[in-house]
Amino acid sequence: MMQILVLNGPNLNLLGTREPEIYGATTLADIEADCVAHGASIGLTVNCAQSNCEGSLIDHLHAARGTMSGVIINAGAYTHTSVALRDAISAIALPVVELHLSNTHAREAFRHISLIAPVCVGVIQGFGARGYILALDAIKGHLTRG
Ligand code: CA2
Repeated sequence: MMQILVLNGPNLNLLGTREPEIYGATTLADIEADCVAHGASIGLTVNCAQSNCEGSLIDHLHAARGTMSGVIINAGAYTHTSVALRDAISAIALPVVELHLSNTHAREAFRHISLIAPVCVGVIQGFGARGYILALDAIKGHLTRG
């Protein structure tokens, strides 16, 4: 089965505990379990990781090269700030789907810019936890049909 990394960035370990009006009531553990189950149902082995550290996220991306077929990343606030994360996504030469729970364009202006979007194959945002399932379907389609 194709291996997919679902990588979550800073503060997403707090999902389901605070700000449910923005990010929903589902915990990260629930999202990861749903990703593993949905992935298996569509022929993907899903590997999950989360870090609050920019360097660790980059290490996870580097480790994905040669082991994973693709990556789904919610880079959290690093989306809007991290040239290093963007360079890592470019460097690994894997299909990467950018994902956000919220519609960042409906929020503060500083969230309207994504430094990583230009080096990702696509972006899914605004659909809450369901977005991870949509992203798995999207990356499966990208890997199998182009
Ligand atoms: O909408 C998204 O998924 C974001 O990536 C979430 C980030 C935010 O900085 C991005 O602009 C959009 C923030 C994640 C914070 O997660 C929390 C979860 C629960 C409670 C507090 C924060």
